[in-house]
Order: sequence, then C-alpha cells, then structure tokens
Amino acid sequence: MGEFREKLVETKKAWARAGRLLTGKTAEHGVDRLPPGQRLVENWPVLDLGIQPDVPKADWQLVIDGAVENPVTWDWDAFLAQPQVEDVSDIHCVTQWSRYDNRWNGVSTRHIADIVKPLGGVKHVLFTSYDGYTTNVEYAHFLEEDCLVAHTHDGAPISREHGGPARLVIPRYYFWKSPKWVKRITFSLEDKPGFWEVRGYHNLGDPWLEQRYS
Ligand SMILES: Nc1nc2c(c(=O)[nH]1)N[C@H]1C(S)=C(S)[C@@H](COP(=O)(O)O)O[C@H]1N2
Ligand SMILES: [Mo]
Repeated sequence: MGEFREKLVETKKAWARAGRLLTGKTAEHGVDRLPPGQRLVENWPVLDLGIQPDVPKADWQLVIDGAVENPVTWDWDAFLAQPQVEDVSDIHCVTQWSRYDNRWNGVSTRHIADIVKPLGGVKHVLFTSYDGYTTNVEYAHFLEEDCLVAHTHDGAPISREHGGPARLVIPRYYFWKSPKWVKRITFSLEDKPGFWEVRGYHNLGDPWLEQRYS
C-alpha cells in the first residue's frame, strides 16, 4: 500500500464513510442516460493509484484461470488472434464524471468465457492488474454483451495512462470495476472484494442505483 497515492486513497475512503456525492435520487437504466449525481464531461480524466505500469507488448501476458475447464495464458499475438469486437458505450466514474460514446475494440468477455469454460458454480470474476490493483464483478455482469478486454479506444491504441496495452471495459457499472493494465482474470465460486471494495466502495457498483458506497 505504501507506494500507492495514500492521500487520494484516504480522501476517497473518507467520502465513502461520509456518503459524499449521494443524491438519494434514482434513475432508470435504459431510460435515463445520465445516472443520478453524474455530470457529463467531454475530456477523459485519468484515475488510478498513481502507478502507471509500463508493460511492453513483448512482455505482456493475460492469465485467465480459476474455476475453469481450460485455463489459458495469452501473449499479445494470441490475444490479437482472438475474434475482435467493437462496442460503443458510456463511462460513469464514481467521482461523478460520465463520458459518452466511447468506441472500444478488443476481445469480448463472452468469447473469453467460451474459451476457458467456467465451471457450473462460478459466480464471481476477480481481476488483478500490473499496478497491483484488484477488483471483482458478478459473473453475470461480466457476461453482459458490451463487456470486453479492450486494446483500442476511439480508433487509437489505449494509452498507458488509460490502461494500455489492455484494460477491461464493463460499462454498466462504475468505472472502478473496469481494471486498467489487466494481468489476470480469475473465475471463482467465492467472491473476493478488491482494492476499493475493501475501502468502503460498493461491492456491485450500479450507477443507476447510486451504489457508490457499501
Ligand atoms: N489497474 C487499475 N485499474 C483501474 C484503476 C487503478 O487504479 N488501477 N482505477 C479505477 C478507477 S477508480 C477508475 S475511475 C478508472 C479510470 O480509468 P481512466 O483513468 O481510463 O479514466 O479506472 C479504474 N481501473
Ligand atoms: Mo474511479
């Protein structure tokens, strides 16, 4: 923890304790495009723990393991050799900014599940990143159609600050559930809260229900 931006982490933990930014309003996904308490931005803020790992594509690996029939490790070429998808989605960050119409290219999470074949009891997906960050999502959420491991954003390779070479995009939930610099995807029968989830942030993180804090 010492190497992370401790001040930022303390501030965000305090927000969680105080319930800051909560509006108490509700909005409906699929009806209201902007979730409650969010404001639209045109730029693209950078949020992380202050460590932006430099992972050359030659050294990059993605391990996909856990409760699966067929664990795999992809190097960069193997990752690019998978079927590619494009998806346009909105970003909602728990710090209140939303950014519309992000065009992502990469490998869909459904394809990943098809390849590794999760066992019957799998309920959770756990992520680990090259900066040490972790987060978790429900397996059912991971399988939603607009989720992917992306290498390209709006036609350009994802920059290092935004999580390149490759990051998750799970647009339906607050963006802290979309790990940058992803290193490992683990399918699991048991849940395991990640970096922000153990620091007062909601385990599910649905913006339309304002699930900011636990
Ligand atoms: N590996 C890693 N992924 C991460 C984070 C992080 O610190 N490390 N921060 C999360 C948070 S809190 C947000 S809001 C988004 C920000 O992504 P962006 O910097 O591309 O906007 O990344 C998420 N994924
Ligand atoms: Mo965030």
